[in-house]
Amino acid sequence: ASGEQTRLGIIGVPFAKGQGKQGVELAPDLLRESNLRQVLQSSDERLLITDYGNLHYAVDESLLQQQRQHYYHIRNYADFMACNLALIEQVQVMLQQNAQFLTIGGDHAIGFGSVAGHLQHTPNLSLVWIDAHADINLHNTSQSGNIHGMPVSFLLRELRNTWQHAALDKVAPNCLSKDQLVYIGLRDIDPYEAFILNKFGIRYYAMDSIDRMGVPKVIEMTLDALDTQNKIHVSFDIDALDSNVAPCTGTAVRAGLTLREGISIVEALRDTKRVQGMDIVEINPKLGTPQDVRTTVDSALEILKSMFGYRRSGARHYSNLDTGIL
Ligand code: 4U7
Ligand code: MN
Ligand code: MN
Ligand code: MN
Repeated sequence: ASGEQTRLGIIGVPFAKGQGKQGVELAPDLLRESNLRQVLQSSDERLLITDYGNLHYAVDESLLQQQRQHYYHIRNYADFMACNLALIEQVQVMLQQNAQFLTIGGDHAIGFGSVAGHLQHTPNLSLVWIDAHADINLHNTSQSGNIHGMPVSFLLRELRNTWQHAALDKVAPNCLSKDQLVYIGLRDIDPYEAFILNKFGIRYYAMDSIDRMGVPKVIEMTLDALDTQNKIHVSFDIDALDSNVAPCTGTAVRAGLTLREGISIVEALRDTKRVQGMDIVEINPKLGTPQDVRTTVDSALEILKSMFGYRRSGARHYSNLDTGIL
């Protein structure tokens, strides 16, 4: 079965400056210590996994200058941009060497670089953003100043001009069009975010839609909306899940997706065979008890497993099981 291996590249991005709480930077190594690689490997034996370790970046003077002149009112712009510039390059390298990649955060500020890097490799891309939050604040609408609540605004063609001093045409020339974005799981949308979503007619299935229609219908509508020719990027914020299954996260919001709903969404996306990149972000092992950490990591592993091969139905690829036992 060696001819049909599919390569998966993994990068850890221990970035915590998109928000105020220490601890999210520990998630990549924690997932590794929790046997991420073995869990994925046993969910699909055809996976050929390469772990690229953790991303490093350096902040240069020109970014500090941009921060001082234009973006001093939000937190850590220079670090945000430096980290994402490095990630944009890293994602392209991974896609040259692998069929798929996984980015492990870190906070959700790295969603910008992960998707932007993906877009540089694959300009025709669709994005499914699974989150309690819309993460579409602008530098001048954010109530918190935390950039993990802004990454989507850097990606959309329609909002790029709001970051006119960020040189986005140079750092990430390819952008996403608003009709190739779908949100699932929202339940904490800021007033300006709601204004932006509605003004541009961006598709989102908030928790009330899931209550009314259920996951299968939401998935059907999501896939109907996205161009079937496109590859898909799935950005999964662990806070999309209910806090009883994902307690360790910095901006928890109650009444979220059940683990079954989360798995179900991810399985359906995986079944399109078009998912080429995924992020898992916002796991913070410094919040909560050791048992809470266990619970959160286990949920993350279930989600990742379902994305990269595991099927609850038992459906799987067989290579050399049929050795005459029956
Ligand atoms: B996350 C928030 F105000 N909208 O901008 C903000 F509610 O990546 C939260 O989804 C952002 O966890 C949450 O600070 C960002 C807030
Ligand atoms: Mn998020
Ligand atoms: Mn969130
Ligand atoms: Mn969060």
